[in-house]
Amino acid sequence: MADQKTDDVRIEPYDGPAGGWGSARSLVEILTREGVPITGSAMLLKQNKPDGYMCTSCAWAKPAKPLAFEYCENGAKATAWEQTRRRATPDFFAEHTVTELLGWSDYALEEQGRLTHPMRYDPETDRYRPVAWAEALAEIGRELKDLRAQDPKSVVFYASGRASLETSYMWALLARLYGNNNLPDSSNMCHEPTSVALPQSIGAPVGTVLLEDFETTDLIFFFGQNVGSNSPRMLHPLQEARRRGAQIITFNPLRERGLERFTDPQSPVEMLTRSSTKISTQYHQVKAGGDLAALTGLCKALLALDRAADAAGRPGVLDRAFITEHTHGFEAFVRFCDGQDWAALERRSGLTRTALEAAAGVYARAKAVIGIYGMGLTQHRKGTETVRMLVNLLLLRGNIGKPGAGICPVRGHSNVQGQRTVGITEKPELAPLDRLKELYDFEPPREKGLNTVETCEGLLDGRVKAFIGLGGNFLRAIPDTGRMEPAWRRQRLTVQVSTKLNRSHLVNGAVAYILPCLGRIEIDRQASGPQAVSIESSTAQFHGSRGVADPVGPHVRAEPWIVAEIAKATLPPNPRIDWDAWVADYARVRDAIEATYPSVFHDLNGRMFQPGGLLKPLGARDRKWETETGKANFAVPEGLEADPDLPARGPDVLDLITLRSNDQFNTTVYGYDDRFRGVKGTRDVLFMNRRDIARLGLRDGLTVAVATEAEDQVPRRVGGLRVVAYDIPEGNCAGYYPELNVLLPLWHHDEQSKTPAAKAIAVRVAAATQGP
Ligand SMILES: Nc1nc2c(c(=O)[nH]1)N[C@H]1C(S)=C(S)[C@@H](COP(=O)(O)OP(=O)(O)OC[C@H]3O[C@@H](n4cnc5c(=O)[nH]c(N)nc54)[C@H](O)[C@@H]3O)O[C@H]1N2
Ligand SMILES: Nc1nc2c(c(=O)[nH]1)N[C@H]1C(S)=C(S)[C@@H](COP(=O)(O)OP(=O)(O)OC[C@H]3O[C@@H](n4cnc5c(=O)[nH]c(N)nc54)[C@H](O)[C@@H]3O)O[C@H]1N2
Ligand SMILES: [Mo]
Repeated sequence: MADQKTDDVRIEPYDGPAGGWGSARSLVEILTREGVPITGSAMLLKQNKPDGYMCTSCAWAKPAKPLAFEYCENGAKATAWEQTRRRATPDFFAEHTVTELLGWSDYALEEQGRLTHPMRYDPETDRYRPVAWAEALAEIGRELKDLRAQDPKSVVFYASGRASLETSYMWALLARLYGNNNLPDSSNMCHEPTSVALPQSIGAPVGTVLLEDFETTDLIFFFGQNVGSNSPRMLHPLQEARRRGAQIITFNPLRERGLERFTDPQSPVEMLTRSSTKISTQYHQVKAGGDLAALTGLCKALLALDRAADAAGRPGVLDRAFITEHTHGFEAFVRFCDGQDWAALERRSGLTRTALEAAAGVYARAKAVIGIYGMGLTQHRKGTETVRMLVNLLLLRGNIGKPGAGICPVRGHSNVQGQRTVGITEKPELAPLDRLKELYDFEPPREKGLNTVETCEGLLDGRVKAFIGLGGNFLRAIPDTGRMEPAWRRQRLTVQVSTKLNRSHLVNGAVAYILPCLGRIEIDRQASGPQAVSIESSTAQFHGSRGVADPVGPHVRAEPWIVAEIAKATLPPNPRIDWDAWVADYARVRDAIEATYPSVFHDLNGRMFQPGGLLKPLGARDRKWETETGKANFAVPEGLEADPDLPARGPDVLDLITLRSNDQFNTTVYGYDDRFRGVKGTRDVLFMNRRDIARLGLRDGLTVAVATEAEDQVPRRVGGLRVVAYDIPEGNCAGYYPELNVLLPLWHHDEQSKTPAAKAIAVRVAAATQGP
């Protein structure tokens, strides 16, 4: 098996900055391995440019005036990974049974390269065999029609967050015409707490911050987002803000290098002088799940400063005018904060009152403040409440809806936010069903569909009989992978529209297909000529994107074509929908998008290529609150317990954080090095605090097994992990997703949004020989 995994495992602290020479070296390595020419690589020059393609890695904002190289180490890796010269051809599939491939690592599977032919699983030989498109689509259509006749709710249409606005719009329409709202997407495992919390708090489902706000902000809070690995292009505006004297206060259990120091790899001076910018001015190593308490402490300290100022006859630190005019629920929130005692806040957050007061002191003096957050806030049992608490903190000083300030969720997949905007949602109230009815003359399903966790429940209880995946690696990304794999096999039909081979293809239903598609970087030629597509960034700007590379091969098809063909093979003809005309010219799909959402997509065709993109209108940016109260709402959490699943726990139970290395994109493993955390040659590690290591009778370098602590009787265990002594709070440990997803119980999810609580899993650790 082709695997880069070696016995040459090295664990040693990394003292370089984020970016810098380490970044340049890592990039050259992957470009060489994937056979992408480095010199004269015209491709990378087109990344995130108004006339080029939008990066397939993260969703971070694309500036109107891009840098000469508007890409980062990991964005370039994503490009190399997609544009690899390697191919997973029918010959490859002929050589290996599916049972054999099930023993391969995530890395080895994707490293076979791009999928080149539609493939059908053949149970007799236990192999995937090539099949003609027409034959594949005819069978998929027949199967879907049968299932629809029995129960249209038994089929799930998953989307992973990368497909364009055009494809996504067609995908959501396909599901609704089919007869359900079963449109789970990766967002259900990711920023769903954002999609629930922000509408409640400020009446907008997305962040309010624009790139230009970084030019005038004087304080940035960073909660649970690893900028150096997961959105490195953001390091440039952060570096500039720091140079202007803006402060950055970080809350993160791990000391993440990108949040500490950055050397701009595009600056010859910084590279040659090996100089770097200090990113965080305060770094608070909050305990996993302790943010609710930490944020409450910040608010409590701010209220105390305000009262002290008042008593001394100085101007207060709260923005009273804003609170009175624009907010609701302030008094109840103050009562909540007053009711919390510092000892409990310190215990739950793992931070001292002094530290929280120091952060509140800086906040009290800052004029314009941005609150940035990622998975460290959302992937918790109280994820939604925690996001709302961060908004509370911003509201106290009027930091929403003014220049240099706002809330900034850092989205994951490059178009995950856009997929929601064009209708990929299981919540019928978020889709313009009446408008769809009017436009396409059908009765859209009104019943709530399945989100990711509910899809898993449906797989376990047999309600879900078919899974059609538009990208992604669902079976690897979800919780409880050990329980889900056997359930997944009981399906009648599994269809995966994909660029590369992954484990979700190998655990298949009775009838199983892999349909190979073009990536965004490739030239997509249709009847009217080469096509452009559009995407939405984290800052709610729509951008056009044009492929620049030759397609992978003659049998690979564009996503819109595949969606249209599945629709045509499955659904009765609808005189109002000409799928072929849409595929012939994607501008017609954009017309349909505009007709469906006229106020959001005004002149999308005309404006998607303008520098900086087309800005989505957002009331909260202008202090127009589209909430039930008509105001921005303070939220009072139910309590501060981060994990109501396990209120009483022994001292030997640790909270496990599952996270990404610097060498992966979600379930796509680029390699076995996590440079910033000093790990080389392996992903089988468990980062632990030295005191926990000693207390549990373990030692650095020892091989251990981890088992989930839960009241259900399900065994969840991962062995073969090497203990790495690390700077992480006592009581916490950390390791890599997706390998550790076996440990995450399906029911351990955010209460309100059902996002799996992947950042605090109660576990026990024991030396491997003893077994936990
Ligand atoms: N190169 C690369 N880029 C990516 C991705 C990738 O895998 N690779 N994935 C994309 C996707 S889909 C997403 S959603 C984003 C994910 O990007 P992030 O949101 O950065 O996700 P994670 O790497 O899971 O880690 C989150 C951070 O939260 C911290 N953390 C963990 N628990 C807590 C906690 O309880 N409190 C606080 N305050 N912090 C905590 C961790 O130490 C870590 O630094 O990145 C996107 N971009
Ligand atoms: N324990 C734990 N679990 C997690 C997380 C965590 O932090 N911890 N994070 C969660 C998060 S934030 C997310 S977003 C999910 C991610 O879940 P997914 O989005 O389902 O997973 P990915 O790994 O991004 O999917 C990778 C696959 O997508 C396919 N692909 C790539 N590009 C394209 C394309 O252009 N078109 C098509 N059709 N296919 C393509 C390739 O075949 C590749 O194998 O995982 C979640 N799971
Ligand atoms: Mo994500």
